[in-house]
Amino acid sequence: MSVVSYQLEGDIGVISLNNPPVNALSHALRLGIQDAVAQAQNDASLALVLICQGRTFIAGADISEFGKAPMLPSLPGLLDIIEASTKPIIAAIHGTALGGGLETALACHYRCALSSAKVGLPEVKLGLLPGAGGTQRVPRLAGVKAALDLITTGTPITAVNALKIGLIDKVVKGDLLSAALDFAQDIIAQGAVLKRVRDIAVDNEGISADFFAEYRAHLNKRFRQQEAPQRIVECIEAALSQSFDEGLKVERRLFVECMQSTQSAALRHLFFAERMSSKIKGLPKDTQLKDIKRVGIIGGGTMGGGIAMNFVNANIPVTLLEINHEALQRGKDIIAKNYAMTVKKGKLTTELAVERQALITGTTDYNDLADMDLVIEAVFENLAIKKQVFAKLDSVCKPGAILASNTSYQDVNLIAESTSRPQDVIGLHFFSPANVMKLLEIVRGDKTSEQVLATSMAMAKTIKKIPALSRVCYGFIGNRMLRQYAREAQLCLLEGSSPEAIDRVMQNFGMAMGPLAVGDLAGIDIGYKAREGLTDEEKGDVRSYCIADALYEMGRLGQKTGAGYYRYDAETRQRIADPIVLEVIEAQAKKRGVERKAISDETILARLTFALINEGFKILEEGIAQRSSDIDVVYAFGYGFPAFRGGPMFYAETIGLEKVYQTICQFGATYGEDFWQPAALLKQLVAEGKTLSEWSSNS
Ligand code: 3H9
Repeated sequence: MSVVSYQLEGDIGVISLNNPPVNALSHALRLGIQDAVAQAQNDASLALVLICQGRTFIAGADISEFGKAPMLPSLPGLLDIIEASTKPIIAAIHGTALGGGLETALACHYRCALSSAKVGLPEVKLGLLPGAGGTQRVPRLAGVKAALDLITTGTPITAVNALKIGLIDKVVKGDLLSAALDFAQDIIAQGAVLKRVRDIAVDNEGISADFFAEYRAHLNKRFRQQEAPQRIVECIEAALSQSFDEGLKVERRLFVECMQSTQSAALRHLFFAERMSSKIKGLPKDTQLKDIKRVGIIGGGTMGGGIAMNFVNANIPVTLLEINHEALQRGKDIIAKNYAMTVKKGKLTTELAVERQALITGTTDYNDLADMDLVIEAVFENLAIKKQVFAKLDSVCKPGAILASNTSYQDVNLIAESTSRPQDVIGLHFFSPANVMKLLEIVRGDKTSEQVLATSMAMAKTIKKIPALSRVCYGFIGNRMLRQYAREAQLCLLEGSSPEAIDRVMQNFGMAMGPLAVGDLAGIDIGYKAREGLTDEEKGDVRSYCIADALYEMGRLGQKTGAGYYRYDAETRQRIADPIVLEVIEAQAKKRGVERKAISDETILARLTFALINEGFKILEEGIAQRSSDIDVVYAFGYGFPAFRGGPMFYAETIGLEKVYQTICQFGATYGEDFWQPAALLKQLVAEGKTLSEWSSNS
């Protein structure tokens, strides 16, 4: 079937696009539109409507064609043809008109949209900028400031807001095609004027001499180190100071620069990785899903409460179980506080916040969980307690209910053994704050059924999480790698660095926070308590945790006690370097016979990131992760790894596996092979001269 059809509806030509799933502007689609516009120039039509079949208007250029040989017509070339049409073209928008999709609509002479539609230019999220006239047409319609906000954030806006800022001409209701045909008749009645956005002058009112410099400074803070936002400003400056055609040339040059950048390659990698991570290798496509209509959550602390919010936000009622009424009330109060904050930020109405909380029922009785389709346990990280909870769930829950543990470390197989239905047991590892963080690590026990796995993946999408599948091991994908990263942070401290230096290096690399600031935020007691459950051998070398233990023993648990690796101002919560911490570090170094010497920023960065990467390779070779891109998803969406570096495994490829391997071998010689044993898979790929992507596509 052709992806583009053209037919006359009375005196209006209808160009209809049908390129599932999202009408991306593939070569076939571009060619089809070009032919249809050409055909329409010579027929009886007086105006044309461009409309899409399926769930959405054009969602943008076809990202999978990027990096391949260009095929004509290019999108900018096609948009010239659309704009030059001798008959007015009306874009009829439903779903989302994104990127090249919105740019196509902007090259049309008029735009109408369903009130449910959204429009946006999300290219910046792919490390790009709109490369088909978006940076030149949006300021002409909406003004410079609105254009900058729309394009540098990449966040889509509603049709109603698009109408307000002039991006579209009409918001319609009901059947889109008939509304668009009516709109076309009005345009014909008014003389079929060809409104070409290129002919509009950019309004420079209110744009002061230092406007762009200030905007750039604001972007520098918000999107540290990202290249595309700054290039977008350059394009908008050109829209203001140069002709439309000259502005387009600037846009093209900068678009090509972005496209060839490592940052864009990384972000495009993550775009597909995010979509791939919900696919389970070997799982039959027709696996029947279980219905999740009611969810039970055990534990109403910060974690349980946050998890509950995810479900009620998706309109799924939750029963929250706590040990007594006080604990239950505390849990509900935390949830109420979180909702109040969302309302205050203007992200939710008070009515909706009330409606959602009304979906949460509290209980202290396990029998109230009997009818739940899914129960998630979020109690202490203690295997014995978790096993007791699961034995209890086994006795009260209906057959077929999914029994999930929100454990961050514990063995899901051992938890499953405490029930008579290990096939229904799974790990659902949420990240704190659970109502905010995007990642959901789904932990597959040895006996977890395919149906439970498939249902959990689908459930993740319902509650708007990004899932990644892990097999069972201590810490699963994320925390197992984090242990090695934290180990190196501790060793760098002991051997000569400071919390400030390590955190600065990692933040400059792009991490949302440095590892020691994160330690203070999460609480130094968390790691300490986790270590309590381990044997000395499992804990590893004492040098990798002695400083943390010393701080714990001094009652410096992090932000919650006002001091940890840093001191915290009581009012502003500002982090302040603390000389006492240096004394603690020096005392520990002396005790362990470590001579402290300065460590360069470069070495800190390599030690911390290569520790992550090496463990990532081990996780891959053991089959804990399905694919290397899943590891990237875990780190980008759960651990604040900079998305513009694509995740640790993609980052390793950008450095070159050979270099990573050689450095790890050198580290082994310098710091000890106990810490630095190159992963067998890394060694193998280097020996075979293969990349991770080549290995992934063959495994
Ligand atoms: C651009 O336009 C550049 C221009 O300015 C200049 C050019 C010269 N291409 O997300 P979903 C696939 S840059 C190819 O799960 P949803 C996706 O991989 C582009 N494929 O659905 C998935 O495949 P699979 C600017 C695409 O309903 C399937 O479609 N535009 C594209 O949750 C379903 O996707 C964007 O950045 C694409 N453009 O969300 C928009 N888009 O089933 C990117 C999707 O095999 N797209 N696929 O895994 C989106 O944001 C979401 O897909 C959308 C639908 C909101 C549209």
